[in-house]
Amino acid sequence: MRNQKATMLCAAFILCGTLLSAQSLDIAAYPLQKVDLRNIKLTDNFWLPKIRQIQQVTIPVAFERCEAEGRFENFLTAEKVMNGGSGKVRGKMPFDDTDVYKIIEGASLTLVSAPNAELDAQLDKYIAIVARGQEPDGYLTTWRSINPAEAPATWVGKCEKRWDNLAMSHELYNAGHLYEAAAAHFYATGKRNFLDIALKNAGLIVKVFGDKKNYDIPGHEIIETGLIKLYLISGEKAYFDLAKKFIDLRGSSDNRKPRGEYYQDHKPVTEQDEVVGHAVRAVYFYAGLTDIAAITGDRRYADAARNLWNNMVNCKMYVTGGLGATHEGEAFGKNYELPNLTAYNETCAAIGGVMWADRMYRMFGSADYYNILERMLYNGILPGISLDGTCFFYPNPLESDGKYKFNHGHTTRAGWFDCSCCPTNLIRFLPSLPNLIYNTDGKSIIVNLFIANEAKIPLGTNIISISQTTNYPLDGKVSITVSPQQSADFRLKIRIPDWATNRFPSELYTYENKLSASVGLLLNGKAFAAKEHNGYLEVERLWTAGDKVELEFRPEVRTIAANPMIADDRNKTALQYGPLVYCMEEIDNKAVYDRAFVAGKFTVGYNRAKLGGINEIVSINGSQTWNFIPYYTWSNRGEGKMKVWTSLR
Ligand code: FUB
Ligand code: ZN
Repeated sequence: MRNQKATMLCAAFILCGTLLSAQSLDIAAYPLQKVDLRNIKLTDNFWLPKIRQIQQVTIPVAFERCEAEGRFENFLTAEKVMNGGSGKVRGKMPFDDTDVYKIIEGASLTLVSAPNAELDAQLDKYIAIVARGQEPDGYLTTWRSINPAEAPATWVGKCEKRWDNLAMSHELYNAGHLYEAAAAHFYATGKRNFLDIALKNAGLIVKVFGDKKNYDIPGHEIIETGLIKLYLISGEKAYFDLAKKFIDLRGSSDNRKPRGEYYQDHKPVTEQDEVVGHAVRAVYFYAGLTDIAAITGDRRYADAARNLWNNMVNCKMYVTGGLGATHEGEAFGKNYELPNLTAYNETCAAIGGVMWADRMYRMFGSADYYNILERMLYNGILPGISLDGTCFFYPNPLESDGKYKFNHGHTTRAGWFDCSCCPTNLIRFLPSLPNLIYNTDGKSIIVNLFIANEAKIPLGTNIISISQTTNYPLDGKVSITVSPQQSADFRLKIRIPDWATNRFPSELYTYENKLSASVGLLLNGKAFAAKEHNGYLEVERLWTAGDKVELEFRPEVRTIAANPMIADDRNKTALQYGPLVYCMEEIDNKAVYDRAFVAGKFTVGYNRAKLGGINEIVSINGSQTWNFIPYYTWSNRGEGKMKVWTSLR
């Protein structure tokens, strides 16, 4: 029934020839809906400059790297080989094609908030190059088209026949990123050029893997959510069926040999209750599972998603929201295995964590999904990119001794990697951020992130204009002006961030010091006692144009203690101010860095000149002081030591 609804909706768009220009990529079956990115204009002092920087600095640099390392050339060489010529694969990964797709995806999304005809035309040029590397039947993985006998990395192994080494070949991972990117490009520009490449490829993949006798599954997930996006755009149910088949086959030993935990292929999905294996694979898989749960309405999928989520948040998540404890296998560790110096915390895993958290929220509606999402956003994803937008972290440890080359051969940030999945994932994710600010359930508008913007939100037949102003995360003041087209009765729900309460949204950590201030709220300038429900402040009334809600979440320095089961954090404390987790960097604390930190009095001061403008925490104990900076800003001043968890004795 739900499938039918989506199918009919999409078919209608295609029939009337508007080709989804007004359609978002949302799954209507989720109880909570997103607000179309195209209806949200950022005005934010914190995020807007970062998204502009992605378009103006990071994307050109990344395209240059792709040019220099032969990513585009591979598409042209594939074409040459198809036409009887010869050539060599350039690059080192079997998924180098996806860097190109992911940059196009992010660039397309930046066009929504910052139209740029030159970039738009450049994307068309690049898309035309991608098209040239596609085989006539739709197949697209350039290294295999060029020379199937010689994968770019020895660990890939033999792939002479298409699809015969899915565990390592990344053929379906390449397809998945192609679909995600093409859907975003279509959504942002209304153009079909990239989408047509993706649909041609998906036609082939459906033919091969939709076959009842084919029981193989992708070696690296992402195609599941990608296929679902193509399904939403085209109404072609075969795409949805294949995504579901890939989810259902994982862990099943009917007619196949499961590949094991690394691939989340150890038990049938509905029996999985512990997050395991390669962390990026895992969270992409769980995001796909949650989409399938929403579309089918089958509780077994939803229950599995919830069990997995609870295990991740309560047993395997760093205080930064980082995911994946071990370099070995880039993987989740055992429950409570959360070392700091050797933490892996791949930037891509935090991005996948947010993709999943957003879906869990839309399915279950609890504010805690957003509390975790916010933690991942500011402390798991944002540290991945340098303040100038040109250097990146692949792993994100919570401690550095200044010597261990945790960042794939580097002790500090690097401009690019042989495997550059994280830089290009940041490029694709950050411009999509406005899409996470609001949700609706038809009767309420829900403010989940505090980012200044102007939005137009449809509610029934009404359109509600919302203008949000804030300096978050530097302070907790938020002002929301509500102007419905026609006066209307509805509920405005505003998430109370966990840092403005005494409850940490994970059993792994607790806020030790109790908050002294409470949240203040004014409605049209007068104090208003909003109802608090399930982590939200709720204001329900007849709204008329210009109604204004002002609130103030008052940040204080929070001291955080870890569950004693986490060996590495025993007798240590972490600091948080607002949504930002803090760290101590050697450069600011030369004389005292290695001495135990004794929490005394804290002062917080805004330092405009430091690290792009930060609130610096200074802890004062007697004559001794320790300085802390937001974790996302560390390693922007060269190599050196850093720690999030500081010793108490
Ligand atoms: O395998 C593709 C990507 O490369 C993974 O998602 C990352 O963890 C990196 O290994
Ligand atoms: Zn990555």
